[in-house]
Amino acid sequence: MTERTSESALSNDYSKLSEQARSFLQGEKQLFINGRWRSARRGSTLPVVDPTNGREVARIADAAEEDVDAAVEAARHAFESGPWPKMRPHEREQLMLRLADLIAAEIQPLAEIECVNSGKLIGNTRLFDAELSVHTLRYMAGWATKLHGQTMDLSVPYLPDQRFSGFTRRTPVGVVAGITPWNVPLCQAVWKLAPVLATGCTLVLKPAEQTSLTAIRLAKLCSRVGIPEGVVNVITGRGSVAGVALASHPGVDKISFTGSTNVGRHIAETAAKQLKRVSLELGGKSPVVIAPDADLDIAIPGAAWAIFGNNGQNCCAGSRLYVHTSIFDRVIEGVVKIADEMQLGPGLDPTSMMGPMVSVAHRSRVVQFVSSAVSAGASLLAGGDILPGPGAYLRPTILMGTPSDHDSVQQEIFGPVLNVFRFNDDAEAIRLSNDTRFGLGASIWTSRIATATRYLEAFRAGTVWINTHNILDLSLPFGGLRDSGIGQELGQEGVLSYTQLRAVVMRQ
Ligand code: TAP
Repeated sequence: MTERTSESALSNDYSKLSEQARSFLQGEKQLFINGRWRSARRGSTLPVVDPTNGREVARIADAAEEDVDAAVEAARHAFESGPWPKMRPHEREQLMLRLADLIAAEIQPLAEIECVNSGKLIGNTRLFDAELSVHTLRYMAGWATKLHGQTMDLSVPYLPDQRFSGFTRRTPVGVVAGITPWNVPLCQAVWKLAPVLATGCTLVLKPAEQTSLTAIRLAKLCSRVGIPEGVVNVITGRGSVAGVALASHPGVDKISFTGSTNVGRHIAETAAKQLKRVSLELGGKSPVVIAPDADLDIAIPGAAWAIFGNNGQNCCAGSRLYVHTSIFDRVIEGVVKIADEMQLGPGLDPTSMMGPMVSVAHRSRVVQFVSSAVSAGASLLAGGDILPGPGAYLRPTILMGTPSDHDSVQQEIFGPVLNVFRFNDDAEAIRLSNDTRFGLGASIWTSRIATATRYLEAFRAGTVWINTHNILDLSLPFGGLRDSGIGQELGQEGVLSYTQLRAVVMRQ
């Protein structure tokens, strides 16, 4: 492999952009409130940077408290009056399907915008941002007509002369604050939007400051399909200002947050004070365990992509690899080879295998974990070095011999950094896997059902994978335990979490 080092080879080539993506990037980006576009009241804006070259590619509005007030007021009004609460479930379903069709018609420009904004590979933004958003909307559209309660014969033993029947109803929780991170920007926004529309709630969405562009584009598409004004509002800006104002706003009924554990904790405190509903999809430190009987032809690339997929910026990345001592050398040699051969480059170039981190600031944080691990006695089996130039590139990195209590083993790094360890028996692998405050995902690679069963029962994780890692599906609820969060997204549980169960008693 010839490593690319020149600034131009590592930078996105904008001549490859479609006309739609280019004109969107050049156009003005405003807040979307009550079906209308407007600048932040104070007029301030923030830069949007391409992480392959550090260049400003757009500016977004920097919302403050008064903008958040206006957005929440619009969402509250749309929830309580106007056409939205009167719409029948199948009408909401039709709107969602139309929105899915509009996104499907814009897969390429959306994937390109996301690629330039986030540094991710174009194949990745096409599949996991644009196309998965279409699938999410179509899946959730089906739920709009399938939300129902139950009926029951009531006993009421203290009134023996009277008969009662009862039933439950599922009603929308109300105004939802959706706050999303930068690693899968469009898809995370749609994971908030789709259950909101299916259940009849309204939304104020606050995307991550670094990657707000596709959420703005999404708002444009919502207005084109005829979703009533105020149902979807998009506020861009800083988490410390707009995010705080939104989460603490008394007009918000539920906060649906995806992001880091630290911010999640603040949000949980805010929600607790106001007794708001909250769901928290937070960070992870997911273990990958390779048993001695695993099929190494799938386990070796599986372990490599568990950590290096999405540039390592993945909440359920397999960042701790535990390999049985009898196969340790072979597995590690294979994973190191994959890391060494990975071609770094800009996302718009289809030959790139890994792009830059989302920003130089984030890369500095990741590099700090690596140098601290090396100071604590770890050896670098691969990577550890950054590429020269203004891009936020870091070579895929593998550490061995890091003490188990070191920050790089215990904290979420959110970058392409893998710690590897050997184990002697299942009890030791299970103990090491569960030695974490997180509990998002865990995988076991084995050809024995008994081994798989033992681990799936023992892992403390919201999702367990057997002979695979990082696989999510719309029908499967996704969420974490402990520091990885509260509640689930997707599946039946995900959509029901946007509803309020109410009871009715009827005297016969
Ligand atoms: P955070 O720094 O936590 O930011 C997430 C969102 O919260 C951003 O929109 C951010 O705005 C906003 N925010 C920041 N401080 C806030 C506050 N005090 N009050 C309200 N909102 C605030 O996370 P990130 O760095 O963007 O994303 C990476 C994290 O997301 C990782 O921990 C990753 O594991 C997690 N993640 C989890 C999942 C699931 S499903 N479990 C999926 C993807 C990512 P600004 O961008 O403007 O700061």
